[in-house]
Amino acid sequence: MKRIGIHLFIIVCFTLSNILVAQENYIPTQENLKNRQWFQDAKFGMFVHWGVYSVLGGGGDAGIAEWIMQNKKIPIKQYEKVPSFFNPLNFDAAQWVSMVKGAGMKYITITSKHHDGFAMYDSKISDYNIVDNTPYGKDVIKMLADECRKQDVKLFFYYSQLDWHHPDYYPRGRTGQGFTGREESGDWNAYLDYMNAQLTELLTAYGPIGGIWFDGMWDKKDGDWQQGKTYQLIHKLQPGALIGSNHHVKPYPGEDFQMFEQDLPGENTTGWQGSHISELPLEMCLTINGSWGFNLMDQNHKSPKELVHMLVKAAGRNANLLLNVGPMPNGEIQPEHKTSLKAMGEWMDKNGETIYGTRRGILAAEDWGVSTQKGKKLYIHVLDWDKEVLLVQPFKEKVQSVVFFKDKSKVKYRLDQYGLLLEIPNDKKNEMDTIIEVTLK
Ligand code: H79
Repeated sequence: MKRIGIHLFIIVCFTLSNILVAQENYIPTQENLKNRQWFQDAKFGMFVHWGVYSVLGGGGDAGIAEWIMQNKKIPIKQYEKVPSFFNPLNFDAAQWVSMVKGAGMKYITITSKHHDGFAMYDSKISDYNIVDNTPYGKDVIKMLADECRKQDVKLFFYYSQLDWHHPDYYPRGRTGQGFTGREESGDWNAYLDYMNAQLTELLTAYGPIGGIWFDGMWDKKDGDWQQGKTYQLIHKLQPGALIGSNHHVKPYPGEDFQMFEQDLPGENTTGWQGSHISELPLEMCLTINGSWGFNLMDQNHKSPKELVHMLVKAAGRNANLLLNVGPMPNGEIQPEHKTSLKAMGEWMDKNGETIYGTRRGILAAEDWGVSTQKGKKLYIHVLDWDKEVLLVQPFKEKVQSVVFFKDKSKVKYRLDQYGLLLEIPNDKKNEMDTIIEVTLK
């Protein structure tokens, strides 16, 4: 028993030392810290899930379309035919970036490689990529990077550490098992070298980038990822680039932001991500319908009102919203999603002052809404409240003035030991968000 204990202890220490290696004493550079501020000020970005899977459009199911290889158990040999159908002739980077700006978004995070292992950029160390393996033959990431620079939008790269295609992704994790047809052998360290080489390509060939958005570590929770080494490499190549990883546990040393998938920070309604909220900048990512990759059959789109509410609720919890689109195989964004983004842009045009550059306000998030704040300006976002009087409590600060943000007309209020009592007549209510601007003393 004792011996087992010692063995366990050694294994745990060994695993821990690997996890911590290289970045445990990470001190972010000034540039990195500045970029974290920028990130928190930016508040709103666009997630793009684009890969050869878009051609299959979800395969007639409403599930997450970028997982079709796993969900339909498509062997590698068959899946390798899919890139030959990928020819997005209508892809127009300038249009995408203009759409992003029109939506009020400040950055784009795009899949450079998803779990299927297919690189959407001109990877030199593997020809399983868009340039060498599709009739389109062009590096969409390069085109997007150039356009982003032109239009002053930051570009982040999603990179899946999980790989259903690479033979050295072995031992396998929870997904990408036998159906792929891979040999039951492989050299894990060779896989990590491959991944680090691809990351080096992404960090050296596309100019300064916003950061790297990792996903897939959860596939091998106890795997020897040596992520400290990878993070060190990234921070060496681009010290300003922000690193985040969707591994569903507390951030590891070397990470610069923390993300939450389909959930407001800490809510964990998905049941598989932790509820721990770190001190790092936060981001929640969200699909407009139920799928990240383009899904032909999923018509269950969130309304512009629901989307604006998510953006506001995220901001009121100190988190950015990274809202997803799954471009169609022809390179266009589906019309329903374009319409929603336009509506959000119109809302942000008028109300962005209460979102950009703010942080979570002094009031806790409630069922009726949230608060955001910039210095002495406190914005109370009343999202769901059908009565004409709202008691906000606790409220300890002194107040200079209280007005409706929209027309600066005065709000009748009473401030006492019970809190701040606000009168919100029905004709002053806005169906999206009634914003009350409080100037604190
Ligand atoms: O890229 C998008 C998705 O394809 C990817 N992340 C977003 C940003 C994603 N991967 N997995 N999921 C979303 C759902 C997660 C499922 C999990 Fe599990 C539950 C992972 C661990 C527990 C299912 C069960 C998969 C492995 C075991």
